[in-house]
Amino acid sequence: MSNEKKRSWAEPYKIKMVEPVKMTTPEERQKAIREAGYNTFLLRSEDVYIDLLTDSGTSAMSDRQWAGMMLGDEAYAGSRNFYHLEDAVREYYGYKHIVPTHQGRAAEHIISQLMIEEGDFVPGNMYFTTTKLHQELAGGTFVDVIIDEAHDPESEHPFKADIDLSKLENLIKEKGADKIPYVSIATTVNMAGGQPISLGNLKEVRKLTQKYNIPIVHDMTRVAENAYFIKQREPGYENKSIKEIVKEICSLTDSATMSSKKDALVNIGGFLALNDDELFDKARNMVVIYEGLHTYGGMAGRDMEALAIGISESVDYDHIRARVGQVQYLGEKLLEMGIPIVKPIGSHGIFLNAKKILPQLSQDQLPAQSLSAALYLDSGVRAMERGVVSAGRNPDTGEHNYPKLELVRLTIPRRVYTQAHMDVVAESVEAVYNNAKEIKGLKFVYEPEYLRFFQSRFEVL
Ligand code: P61
Repeated sequence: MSNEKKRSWAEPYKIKMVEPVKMTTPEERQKAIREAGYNTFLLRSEDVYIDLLTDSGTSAMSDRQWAGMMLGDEAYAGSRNFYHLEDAVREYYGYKHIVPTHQGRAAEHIISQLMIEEGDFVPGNMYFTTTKLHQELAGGTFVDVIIDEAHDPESEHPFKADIDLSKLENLIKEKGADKIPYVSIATTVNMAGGQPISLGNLKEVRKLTQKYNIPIVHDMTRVAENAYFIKQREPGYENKSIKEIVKEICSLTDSATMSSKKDALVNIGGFLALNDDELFDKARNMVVIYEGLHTYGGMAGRDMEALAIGISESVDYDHIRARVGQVQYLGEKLLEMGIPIVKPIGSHGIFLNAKKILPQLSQDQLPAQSLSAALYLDSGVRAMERGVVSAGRNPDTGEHNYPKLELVRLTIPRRVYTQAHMDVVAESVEAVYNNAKEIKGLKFVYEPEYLRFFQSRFEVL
């Protein structure tokens, strides 16, 4: 261990194929961002130099995964790749049944429709955009029961995704256990900055929910990254493997939704995993309406094969150390430069504190949206708004939701960029930070009804 501290280490792979990226001029970027309505989701990727919009579906697959693509069994029913995927889910996650879906939100759709009834409440460790929307569309109301520290970018709490047990129990007592179809637990919590939940807390949540007979639905999109933090930070887990920790997390939950486009190292795919036989029957029946037959659920055979292999690679210690290590590298660089970011540094990206960087803007002037546009203008680095625009409107009052966290996410794809890319990103953030006084706010000029951050357009104030 002491050797590990003193010596440098590098990514556990070498590069076999490259994809050129285009450098742009300030004039080209000015034109591109104006045409995109100052929304980085509306930029063409060809106009982007370093793409940190998301780690979703943007990973580089391994040679083993590409080889797996050639073994695709594209049968409509009973594809061999489905059975490999089912085996992988059972071996690495321990869930009994799997229903493949085209991506994570499709699994959220199915579980929400099956479990939530009009007037129900769904507690969770902070909202996620698609998860919350599907809960609402099914007639439920999301209730945030994460610890307060999660809403404070400065708090160095090691497990900011922990559930506040008294918030949870108070909700159960106030609404009644029969109004709570399940508790929603994400590993890690995206909107809090890629923060982990501890196994100690999850065990307590399990005890409490069992007392009231309430199941736990696990958003396991980044469960291996969560397990890495547990190994590093939670006493008693330092000698456990990532695989063991992942399996222990899953064993404390009843069902899971997965966006395989993150942890599991594929460009498309997802699944719903279930232990309950009856619920599985219902989910298997519903998937044929919206996704496809229950042995492909919207995925090609080749993609299921790449996913089965990706799951095994995702729990490899050297992989996960390098993945999270690269994010830590960028975060530490920004901290050294004095840039306000969410602390502790998370697992999948760096979250800039736009409220602090642009104190001249009120939240109505959309600081995080403005900051992400400014960063693109400086260098062609594409980031994502995670503030008032992402939080949407209250479905009852129509007012903006005003989240405490007003952030810009620099999300690092897995196995894609080098340390030099991280240096370029850090220098660009520093340049924008030094010039922050000049950055103006934005106003909405177009706003769609659902998940508005994807397609809204803005103008400079
Ligand atoms: C992302 F701006 N995440 O982080 P799907 N749960 C969790 C996710 O992170 C997640 C999904 C469920 C994305 C893509 C994305 O507001 C946004 O496979 C913890 O994308 O359907 C996705 O999985 C949904 C970006 C999604 C967004 C929603 O970049």
